[in-house]
Order: sequence, then C-alpha cells, then structure tokens
Amino acid sequence: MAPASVKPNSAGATTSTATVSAVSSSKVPPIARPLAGEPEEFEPEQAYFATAESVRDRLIQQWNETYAHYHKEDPKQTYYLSMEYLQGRALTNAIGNLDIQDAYGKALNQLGHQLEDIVEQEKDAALGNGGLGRLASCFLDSMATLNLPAWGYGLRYRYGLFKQRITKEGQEEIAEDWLEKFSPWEVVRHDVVFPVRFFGHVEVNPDGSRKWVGGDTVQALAYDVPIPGYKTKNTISLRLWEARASSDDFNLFLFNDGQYESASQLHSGAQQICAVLYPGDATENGKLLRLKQQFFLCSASLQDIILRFKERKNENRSWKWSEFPSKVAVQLNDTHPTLAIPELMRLLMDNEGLGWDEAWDVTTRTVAYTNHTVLPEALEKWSQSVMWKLLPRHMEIIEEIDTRFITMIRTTRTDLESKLPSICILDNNPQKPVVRMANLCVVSSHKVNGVAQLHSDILKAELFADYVSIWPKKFQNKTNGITPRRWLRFCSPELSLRKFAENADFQAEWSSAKMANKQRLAQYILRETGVSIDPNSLFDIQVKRIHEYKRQLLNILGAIYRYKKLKEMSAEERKNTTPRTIMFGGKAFATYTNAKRIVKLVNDVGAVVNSDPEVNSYLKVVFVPNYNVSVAEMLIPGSELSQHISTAGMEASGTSNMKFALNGCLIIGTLDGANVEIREEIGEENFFLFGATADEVPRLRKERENGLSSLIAQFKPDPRFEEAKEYTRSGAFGSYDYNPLLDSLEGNSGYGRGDYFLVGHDFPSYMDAQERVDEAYKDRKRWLKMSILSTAGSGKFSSDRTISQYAKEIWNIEECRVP
Ligand code: B1N
Repeated sequence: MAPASVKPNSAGATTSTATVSAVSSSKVPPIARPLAGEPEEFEPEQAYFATAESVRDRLIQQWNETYAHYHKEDPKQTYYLSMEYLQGRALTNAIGNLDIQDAYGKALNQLGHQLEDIVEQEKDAALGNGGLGRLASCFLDSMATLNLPAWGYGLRYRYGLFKQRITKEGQEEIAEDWLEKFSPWEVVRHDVVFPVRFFGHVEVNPDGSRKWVGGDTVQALAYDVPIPGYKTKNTISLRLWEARASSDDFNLFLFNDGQYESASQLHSGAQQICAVLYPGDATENGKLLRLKQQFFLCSASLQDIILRFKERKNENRSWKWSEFPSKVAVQLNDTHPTLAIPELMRLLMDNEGLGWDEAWDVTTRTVAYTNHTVLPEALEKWSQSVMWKLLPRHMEIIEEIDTRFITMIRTTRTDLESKLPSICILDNNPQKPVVRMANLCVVSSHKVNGVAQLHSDILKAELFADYVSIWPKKFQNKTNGITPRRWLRFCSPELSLRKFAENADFQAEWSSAKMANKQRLAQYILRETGVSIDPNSLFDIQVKRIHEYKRQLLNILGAIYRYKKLKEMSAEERKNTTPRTIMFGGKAFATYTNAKRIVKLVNDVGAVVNSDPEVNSYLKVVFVPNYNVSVAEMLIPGSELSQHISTAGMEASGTSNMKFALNGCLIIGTLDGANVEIREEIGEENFFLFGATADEVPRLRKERENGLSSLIAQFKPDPRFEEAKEYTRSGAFGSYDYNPLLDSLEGNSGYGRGDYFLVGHDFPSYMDAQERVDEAYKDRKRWLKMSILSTAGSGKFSSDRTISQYAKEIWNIEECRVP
C-alpha cells in the first residue's frame, strides 16, 4: 500500500489541547496542554497524555519517513503474525529509543512534574498472556533497531489480560479496560479496511475454479502503533486489527421495525471478535470465537500484505507471483495464526487465479513457523466439523494439502507409511475428528524453529522426528532473546564487565546500584501489599504465569521448610542464617484450579510468616499482585536471586531468566529451556543448578508410577519434603484444605500420574542448591563477582542477536536504513 502519510493527531478522540512550547529547544516538539489551565494545574494524568502525544507526533514523522523509504527501496519485508503482544508501557521506551530523556525531563520539570512519575500514569497494553506475547514485543523492538523492513500484525483486543486482585479467597480476576481513556500510541487508519468472511459455502464456477460465498462478512479496520528503533530513524508498525460490522449489514428496516436485537446482532457479533484476549475455550461457543479471532487476524493481514505487494509491483513493471516469496516473509508465532496457510492458498487460487502447484510453491516459500511448546495440552487441535462450518473453503484446501502429503509419503517414503496416522494433518478419529495445526504448519512451512537449543533438540528428536527424516534442512533453532533497551536498568551494556568482576571499586558501585533498586522495590512492595521488607535481606524472586510445570509449588514448599527450621532454631542459631525475602508473582488461568490453590498457599504462608515476630527478620514471603510488564520492570532490577525451576524438558525457553541474568541476578534453576545456554555463557560456577535432566525425566516418571504399586523401583521420599507437606497439611497456614494440592505430589491423584512434575524427586537437590545460595551470599565479594559475571555473560540473549539470525537464516531480509 502506498504509504498514505499519517497526520499527527489523527488518533482517536482526545482532550481539547492547545500546543504550548514548553521548552525553547527546537529539538523537542512542544508538549501540549489543556486550553484552560496554567502549567501548575496540569494534573499528572494530563501531563502524561500531553507528553505522550508530543512524543507520538515525533514518532509519526519518523514513521512516515520509514515507510516512504521502504516504498522507494522495495526490499523484501517480514510480517510477524501473532495473536499476542505484551507491549507494556510505551512512553519510557519511546523517549529512551529517541534518546530525548533529558529534554523531556526538563520540559516536564518546568511544568512541575518528574518524568519518572508521569510515565507511571500509563496503563500497560497487555494484549498477551506471558512469554510468547512479550517475545513478540521484544522482537518488534529489535526489528526496528536493526532497521529491518518488518511489520507486526495482531488484534486490538478491547480487554487484554485480566487484572489480578488477591483476596482472602485467593486470586480474583478483574476485566481491564486499557482503552478506557484512549491510547495515544495508536493511529486509526480509516483508509485501511478489509472484509473478512465467516461461514457461507463454496461455489464451483463453470471453469472448475472455486469461490467462497455467502455467510457473514465483517470489516477489519487497522490501528497502527509506532515502534521506534533505538538510535535510528527507522520506526516500524504494529498493525492491530479491529472488527467492525459492514455498514450495509446493519439492517435499518429491521431496526425501524423495532427488532433491535436481530438488527444489531451482526454489530455486536463483529464487536465480539476483538472483545477479549483468549476467551475461555472450554465451551463450544468459546472455541468458535477463538477460531474466528485467529482467522480474522490471518485474513486481514494477508489481504493487506498482498495488496502492498501488488501495488509496488504495478508501479514498476510486469511481475510474476513466483516473485512473492522474494518480497514477503510471513512468520507464524506458534500455531495460533496457522490459518494464514490455507488463507494464502485461497487468495492466490480463488482471487488471483493461480493453479494449485504455483500457489503451493509461493505459500511454502513464504511461510515459516515457530514452535513454543511441547506440552500436549497446548498443541492446538480444531474440531473438523467446526472448521467446515466456519471456513468451508479452507477445509477443502487443508484436506487437499493432507491428501497430497499422504500421497507423497506413500510413493516416496514407504518406510514412513506406518507413521502416517500421527504425522498427517487430519486426525479422523471418529470420536473426535480434528485438524492438527502443528502438523499443518510443519508440512506447509519452509522453516520450523524451536526457541532454545534444548527445546529445538527435543522437537527434532521427539515431536517432529518423523518430519526431520523427510525434510532434514527444514528444522532450526533460534534461541529467544530480550530487548536490552527495556530490560537493562542500571548499568551500561557497552561495559566490558568481565575485567571488572573482582575490582573492589567497581564492586562497590555495582553493589550500591543494586541496593538502590532494592530500596525502590521495597517501597513498591510496602505500597502494594503493606508488607515491609528488609533491603539487606537476599531478594529472591519467582515471577511467571502460575503453572504446575513451572513448579512454584517447589519454591513455596522450600520456603515452608525454611520457616519450620527457623522456628526450631535458637535465637543464636538464627543469627547465622542468611535473611531472605522470597517474592512470588504471576497470574493463574481463571479455571486452572491447582494454579489458583498455589496462589492461595503462597499468600497464606506469607500471612503467617510475615507476622511471626520470632523469625520475620530472617524470612518474608510476599506475593506481588498483578504481575505484568511494568511490575517486572520494578522487580527484576531489584532482584538478587531468581528461580527458573521448571521440570526439565517442559519450559521451551523462558525469557525472564535472561532479564534477571542481564540485571546481575543469580539464577537457581534446572537444566531446562534457555537456562542451559545461560549457564554456558555465564559459567557453571555462577549458576545454582539442581534437579533431574530432560533425558532422565521419562524414566523417573515411570519409576515413580511403578514404585507406587510394585517393589521394582523403591522411591524413597526425602524426609525434608515429607516434613514440609506434613506441616502444611497440619494447618500451620490456616484452615484452607490444601490436601488436594499436596495429593498431586503423591499417589495417583492430580494429573493421575503421581507427581508428574517430579517436585518430590527434585526437592532434595533443590534444598541443597538453596544451601549453596545461602553460603555464597555470606561471601559478599564472591556474590558480587558472580553478579557482575551474570550481566557480563548475558550478551547472547539480546533479541537483536535472535532477530539477526531470523533475518539471515529464515527470512532472507536485509537492513533498509532510513538515511
Ligand atoms: O513461549 C515463550 C517461552 O519462553 C516459554 O518457555 C513458553 O512457555 C512460551 C498457547 C502459549 N509456549 N506456548 C505458549 C501461549 C498461549 C497459548 O494459547 C501456548 N507460550 C509459550 C517464548 O518463546
């Protein structure tokens, strides 16, 4: 699409503002302020909106230049399709990337405000659940910074991730309307609208070609969010689609006739599509809506991509569709946008008139797929009957892809024929016929990647092993990364730190920077939870979504054991221990019972421990409510130890581990996900390792299962583990019934497999590692050295490295810097 210039202030409704030059520097666009009102009356919220609009206008200028430049150069472009983006706040990031903090800080001072306070006014854009969404946002930052011609595509959910409140009952979910006031960071593009169809049927034309007709059509309307690069003019777009009813669908006749409900049905139906991030998918209705969201994203994005390709081509010369993959790379962020595959096939065949072979060649050379999990419950499978109803033409295409794949195996790889039931796309099990989205992605993509070395190895050895034997060169690893712009707060990444690790002056500076961050965090905790914590204690943090495989239960049982031992000690003995503050944060999926029980347990333990005068100067347990990107930005710089303790083989990568290490925080962890590579980079002597390895896990699970019923493998539970559980069952932390939760760690309860996550198995080595932590912390110099080496060894985990590798090894795109 020709880069129709975006005009500043074309965003949605805002307060009536007049532009007043707050500073005379010509480098800084004026900060607008309300028409009536002196600077002194500028409330923090108004100051935020005024600042944001001023920064936004500056971004828009760079943005226009960027897309004009891309239009002129016509490079190959990458389109990142993701159902989730966890952007967090934009203001600090924009000001930092534009390198204008000083000027804006001064301008705000003149209006009587501090930049640090003003940025807190912004609501987080939480259009994602966790690591996968945050990764997408870090990737956008790196793509802009590396001057890559790239776009992000997503959905403009009205309600992002819920807000978490902690009550006596445990977690409570509250809808969060992040657009309540309006977002200054988006620009609505009334000129960018595409129709998206649902339901209907397939018609066969006289020439045999096929056409999807009928059903309902909704409009996809674009909202663009500018993504500035760091120290570059390049500013790219996150294009978020919103669903609107087509105006001709609003039946005025029915409306006049008083049948308001049926007339507005389509309107509310369209609005539903982008209403919430991941509506619960336990019911058939919920499932249909989620599938609609996925298709809505894919269809709108591909129509936009194809239109841009055609416009640029038409301006130049005659062109062929076979050139499409040399101009377009589409990256699927997990299987959620899989429908991009049949939708691209459909658009090419039914709209553009390509034959199957040509369309297939174009599609497979365009699309690549990233896998983010091996957990069976997270591998998407859609009911075939639901798909036939909602997307009849796409199901025809998926069937044809499957048929051709099966034929290929039967003719060229007879050795794999017996594997067909698991590697083909359609699972025709009569009980529940489904489409296996991961299989569709692997068959149709030119590259498939995992997100950490261990994860990619597991994909190749297990989940996708048969495909590897068909297409050995299709599979890659791209270890995740994080953007150092957002995630490094207190020291310069340019410093070559290793040299200074043992330098006394440097250590002192390092230590006081950390102390300042700990104090800031302590104030935040006091404000948010009422718990006072001691900045001289070891700050130990585990923050991530609550899930049994992430084993917050291992952490809290360790804390319970520590508490019990402290209680049993004499006052003298306690003085020899390392005082700790153990912090937890994270949201539990609303219907995930055991995850919610864990949240409740952590809070109950905190209530008892923190008010126990005998020990509470040696141990505090805090649950930090509503963990999100902004809370992470407060917690991570103030941490000294962080826990990444998933059952080996289950966490694909993890990315907060990288953020903590970068901030000089030591890790206690298992050999899982990116922990493996982090440990390699920072040195094994600087990492507190424990637990079973991924290749031991299947055997251990079996042994435990057998051990329960036979004498072959006698599993001896660790007495410390038994003690911690028993203490909890005894009611030491209140009257809530924790038996069902604790039962999941034994016998054939919970997952029905008896401590499936091996908490009991890993407990002793975990406690031993914790003792090593306590010892190391007592040796101040050694700890500081380890801390410095953690930061020093984190360079690999910049998302700039990750994105350079995607650009080179998957997308085949090059930088296109705005002069
Ligand atoms: O993706 C992150 C990884 O660092 C984490 O290890 C991984 O757990 C996370 C279904 C997911 N994998 N799968 C999801 C999200 C939403 C959903 O509906 C699955 N998230 C991850 C980044 O690679």
